[in-house]
Amino acid sequence: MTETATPPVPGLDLKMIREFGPFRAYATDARVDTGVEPDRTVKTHCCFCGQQCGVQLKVKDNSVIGIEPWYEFPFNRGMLCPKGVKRYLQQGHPDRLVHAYEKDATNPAGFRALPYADAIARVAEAIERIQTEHGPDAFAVLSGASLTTEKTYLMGKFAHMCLRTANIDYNGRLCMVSAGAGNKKAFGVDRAANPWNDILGAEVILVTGANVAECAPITTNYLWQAREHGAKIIVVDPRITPLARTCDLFMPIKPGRDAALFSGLLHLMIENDWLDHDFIEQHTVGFERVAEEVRKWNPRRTAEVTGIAEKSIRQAAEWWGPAKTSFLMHARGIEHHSHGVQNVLSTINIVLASGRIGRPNCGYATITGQANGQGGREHGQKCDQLPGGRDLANPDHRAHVAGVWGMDPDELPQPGVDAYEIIRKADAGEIKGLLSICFNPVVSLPDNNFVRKALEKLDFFVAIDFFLSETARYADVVLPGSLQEEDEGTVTQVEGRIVRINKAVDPPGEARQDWRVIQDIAKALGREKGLTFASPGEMFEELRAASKGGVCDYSGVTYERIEENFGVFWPCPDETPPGAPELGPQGTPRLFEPGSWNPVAKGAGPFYFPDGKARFNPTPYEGPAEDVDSDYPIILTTGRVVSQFLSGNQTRRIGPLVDHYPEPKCEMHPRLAARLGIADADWVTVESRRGTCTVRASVVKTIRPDTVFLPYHWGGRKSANQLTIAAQDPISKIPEYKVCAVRVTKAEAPPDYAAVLEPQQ
Ligand SMILES: Nc1nc2c(c(=O)[nH]1)N[C@H]1C(S)=C(S)[C@@H](COP(=O)(O)OP(=O)(O)OC[C@H]3O[C@@H](n4cnc5c(=O)[nH]c(N)nc54)[C@H](O)[C@@H]3O)O[C@H]1N2
Ligand SMILES: Nc1nc2c(c(=O)[nH]1)N[C@H]1C(S)=C(S)[C@@H](COP(=O)(O)OP(=O)(O)OC[C@H]3O[C@@H](n4cnc5c(=O)[nH]c(N)nc54)[C@H](O)[C@@H]3O)O[C@H]1N2
Ligand code: SF4
Ligand SMILES: [Mo]
Repeated sequence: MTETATPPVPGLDLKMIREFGPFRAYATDARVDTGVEPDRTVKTHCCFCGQQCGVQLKVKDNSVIGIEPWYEFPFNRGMLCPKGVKRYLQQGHPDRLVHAYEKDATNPAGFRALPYADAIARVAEAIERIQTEHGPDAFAVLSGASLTTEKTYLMGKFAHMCLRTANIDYNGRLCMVSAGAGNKKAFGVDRAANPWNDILGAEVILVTGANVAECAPITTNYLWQAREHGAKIIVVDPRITPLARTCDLFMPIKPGRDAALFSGLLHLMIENDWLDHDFIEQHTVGFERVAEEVRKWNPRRTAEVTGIAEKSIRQAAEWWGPAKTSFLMHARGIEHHSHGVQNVLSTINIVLASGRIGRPNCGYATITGQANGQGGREHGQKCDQLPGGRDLANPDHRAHVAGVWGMDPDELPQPGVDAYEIIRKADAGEIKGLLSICFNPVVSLPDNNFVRKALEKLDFFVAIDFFLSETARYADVVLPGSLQEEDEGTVTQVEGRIVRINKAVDPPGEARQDWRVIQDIAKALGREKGLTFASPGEMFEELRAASKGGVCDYSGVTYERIEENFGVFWPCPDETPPGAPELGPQGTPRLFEPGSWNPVAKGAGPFYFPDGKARFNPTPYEGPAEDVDSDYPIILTTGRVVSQFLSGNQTRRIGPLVDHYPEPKCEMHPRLAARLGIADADWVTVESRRGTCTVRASVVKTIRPDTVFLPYHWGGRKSANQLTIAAQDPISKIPEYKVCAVRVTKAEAPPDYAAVLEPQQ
C-alpha cells in the first residue's frame, strides 16, 4: 500500500479533536448575491426530511449554486422550510471529504489521506480477516434511511449475499420502527394510509407527539388549509409547539402516557356510543377485548395518569367521537418510548372504532422522519427483512428473493440483531468489525458514552460519509461517499409516494457514489456476484422483481411513470391481479378503500391480513422505563428544532441555519426555573444516571413545569444523548428518547466543550 502525505483540505482540520468542537468553517450564503447565472436547473427533492419537497437545484459547472421553487410538484407547490432553502450550501462546503482517510497511528487524534483504491483494499482485507477468524456474523453493517431506495436495497443485498452476515440494521431503528410494528400489527402493512390531500377536508384533526411546524413544516400548510375549511385541530404534546399555539384544543400530556390517554378517549367513545358498529363488525377483529381493557380508563383516572384536565379529555372525545371525517397523525413523540408500539396501537384503536379510514378525508398516518424514512424501511436493510417488505424468517419469502438474486435460500443468513444490540455486541467482543454508512450513532444513539466505548473496542471500523462525522472520527478508514445531489434514484416520501432524485453534479475528488463504494468493496473481496450494477436504474429494475408479490410491491413502478405522474404510490403491481380493480397511473394513493385488493387478503377485504380485516390490539398502559424520583426529579424529553437536522453533521455546517439556532438550549418552565434559582440564558447542568450536559437555559412558558426539553443535534459535551436511557421497546427495539429522569442545577460556566471526551470505562 502506498502512503501519501495528507493533502490540504481547506477548512477541514483533520487533526481536530475527536469529539465535536465548534466547526470552524460554515458555508454561508455569499453566492446568493453574486449574480452567477446557472447553466441549468435540475428537478429533484430536498435531501432532508421525509416530506421530500420538490425543488429545483441551480447548477453551474459542477456546483450547486442555489435553488429555485418547483411550483408544479403537488405536495409542496414550491414551498420549502429553512433547511430546504439552504441545503444547497453543503455541496461546495470546504469540509467535504474528497479523499479516503485512515487513522494515523502516529497521531491518534488524526487521520491521513490514502488513495481510494488502497483504502478499499484495506477494508476488504479487514472484512476477510475478521470473517475468517470469527465467522460471517462478526462483521456488522449499519445503514441509513437518508439513502435512496436503490442504495438501501443494495445495502441489504451486500450484507446478506456478499458478506453473508446476519447483522445489518439501520438508523430507522431510532425512528420509524414503533410506527412500523404498530401498523403491521393493526393493518398488516406499514405505510401512511392516505395521501395528504385527505387532510384538507377532515372535520377533526388529532396530532399527537409531532412538532409539525418545525419537523414537517409543509404539513402545517395542509393543517391550516383544513382549519380554513372549519376543521378542529387537537394537539397532544408536553410542549406548546408552534402548531399547538394555533390549535383548538391543546392537551399538555406528561411524557410517556399516550396509551393511557387514547384508552381514555376510547372509553368515552364507547360510553357515548360514538362507534361505527358496521365497520367494526365487517372490517375488524378484537374489539371486545379492547373494550374490556379500556373499561377502567374513565376520565378521572385518565386525567390523573396523563396530567391532562378531565375537561379537555371530554372535549377531545366530543369532537373526535361523532365526527363525520377525521385525520389522526403522530410522530416520534409517542413512538420514542419503551412502550412505543403500545402507544401507536392505542391511537389506531380510536381510528378503527370510528371507522374513519380508507375513505376520502378519513385517515391516519405516522409522519415519516428521514428523507427516505418510508422507502428505507421496505427493501431489506432492517435486521429481519428482505426486499418488498418480506420477512427474512419466512421460507417462502427467502425462496423468492434468493431466486431473484440467483442464490440458494439456505445460504441467506437468518435475522440479525437491532442497531443498539450491534453496539452491545461490539462492546461484548462478539462483533469485531463494522461498516457504517449514513449513520452517526455517536451523536444519535442513547447513552452515547457507552456507544463511544463500544466503538473503541472494534478491531476494524469503516465509515462512509461526505463530512467527517463524530462517528467517523472513531473509524480506522473513512471512505468519501456521495451527497444526495451527486447521485440519482428514488425515495418514498411521507405519503407513500415514490419520487425521483435526479443527479445535479458529480462527486468531487476521490469521492464516489455510495453504491460504487459498496460495489468496490465487494469486488475487492472477490465476492462481487450480484453486485455489479452499472447504475441505480439497474438496481431499481431488480428491486421491482424482488418486491413483486410482496406487501411493498414496486413491480409496476418505473422511473418514467414516476416522472410523468409526480410520483407513484405503492403497492403498484405490474399487472392487475385477477379480481382486483385497475389501478390509476399513480398506483395506490389511498390504502384500505372498500373493494380494494392486496396481496395478503387477495380480495377478502381491504386490510393486509388473510381475512382482510384490521386488528384491534389491547394496549395496557405501562409507565416509562425510568420514572422520576427524589434523586432525579425532573422528566427530560428530547427532540428537534426547525433549523437543525438529526445529528447535525450537515446542518451544523450551514451558516444561516447555525445562526438561527447555534447551540443547544434547555427549555424549562418559569416555575421550575424559579424553584431552581435559574434565569433565562443561565448555564445549567442537566444530569441523569448516565451523564451530564451543560447548556444555556431557555425559560419558556410553553413546556410542562415537570419536564425539560433538549434538542439533540450536537455531539460531544453538547450531546443530549449523554443523558438518555438505552431502554428499548420490546417489539420494535426503538430507544426511549422521549423520557428519562434528570436533575437540573445552575452552572457557573460551560465545560471545555473542545476537550477530548474519554470513553466511559
Ligand atoms: N427541523 C427538523 N425536522 C426534522 C428532523 C430534524 O432533525 N429537524 N428530523 C426528521 C426526523 S428523522 C424525524 S423522526 C421527525 C421527527 O419529528 P417529530 O416527532 O415531530 O419531532 P420530535 O422533536 O422528535 O418530537 C415531537 C414532539 O413530541 C413531543 N413529545 C415528547 N414526549 C411526548 C409524549 O410522551 N407524548 C406526546 N404526545 N408527545 C411527546 C415533543 O415535545 C415534541 O414536540 O422530524 C423530521 N424532520
Ligand atoms: N435524544 C434523541 N436522539 C435521537 C432522536 C431524538 O429525538 N432524541 N431521534 C432519533 C431519530 S428519529 C433519528 S432518525 C436518528 C438519526 O440519527 P443518524 O441517522 O445518526 O443521524 P444523521 O444525522 O442522519 O446521520 C447520518 C449521517 O450520514 C450522513 N449522510 C447523510 N446522507 C448520506 C448519504 O446519502 N450518503 C452517505 N454516505 N452519508 C450520508 C450524514 O452526514 C451523517 O453523518 O437520531 C435519533 N436520535
Ligand atoms: S419540509 Fe422537509 S423536505 Fe421540505 S424543505 Fe423542509 S426539510 Fe426539506
Ligand atoms: Mo427520525
